[in-house]
Amino acid sequence: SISLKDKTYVIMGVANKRSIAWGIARSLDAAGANLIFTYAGERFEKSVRDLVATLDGNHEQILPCDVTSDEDVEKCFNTIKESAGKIDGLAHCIAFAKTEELSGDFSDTSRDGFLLAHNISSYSLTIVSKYAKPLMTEGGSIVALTYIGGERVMPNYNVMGVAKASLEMSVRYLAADLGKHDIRVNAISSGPIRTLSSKGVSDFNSILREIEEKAPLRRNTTPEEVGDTAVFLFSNMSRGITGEVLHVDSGYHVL
Ligand code: 0WD
Repeated sequence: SISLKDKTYVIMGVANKRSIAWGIARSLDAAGANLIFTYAGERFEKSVRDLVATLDGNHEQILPCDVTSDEDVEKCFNTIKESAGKIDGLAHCIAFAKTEELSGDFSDTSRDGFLLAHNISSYSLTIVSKYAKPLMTEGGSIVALTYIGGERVMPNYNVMGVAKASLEMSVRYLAADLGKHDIRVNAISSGPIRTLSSKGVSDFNSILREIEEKAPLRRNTTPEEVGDTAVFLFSNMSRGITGEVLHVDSGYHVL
């Protein structure tokens, strides 16, 4: 197994124990990494602190970071710089769209809803990369989470699919930009997983059922599978990979 001992990673987007970010946290913790957590708002602070206390490692830094605020992001990474000095990577596990935009006709998407989804789910990767970059003094690896709805039309995913397409292209531009600093930028395209966010997608259960019936591996993706792939992308084993979207989806994308 891969060891990430003495490496430090920032994990953004743990909301509760079902969060994909939490699957990544458990895999990184098992690999011996030091972890720093950021959460969106006070609403999540207690649950994140309680969860982090259950990990093997002693990960003390748990910070608020609302990615819609430039000041919040700057402040958060300044705090990390003061305490940790350098970091080796970052997991971006953040997305949001209004529930009413995740069902019905795509042509009914509002301007506000469109901009909000793109602001939180896509632009955030760029601003976070900007402030994380100076902390990755020995190179680094940035991992974002995406979904096949950013490549193809999926039922009810609507504006979030358009935001994921924008996120995936941001991964490529960021990879081209940050490669000269030995910072790699990749995305994991996860199969559907039942979480707080996916609850917002109308008729999510039939999407899960379709994967079980049709995906090459005939089963749904687990947060552990995504977490273990993240460990690979954070480790030296993946040193030749950047600007890539890696599907961890039981092979559903080949259909
Ligand atoms: O089926 C799924 N669940 C899939 C999810 C399949 C493929 C990809 N993904 C993606 C999501 O689009 C997202 O990018 O995985 C990522 C994580 O999503 P999740 O684990 O499904 O959902 P959830 O547990 O609700 O986490 C989303 C996070 C929350 O955590 P925190 O603790 O940070 O609040 O995104 C957060 C949300 O609150 N978030 C924000 N974080 C910072 N600033 C903001 C914000 N303004 N808004 C939402």
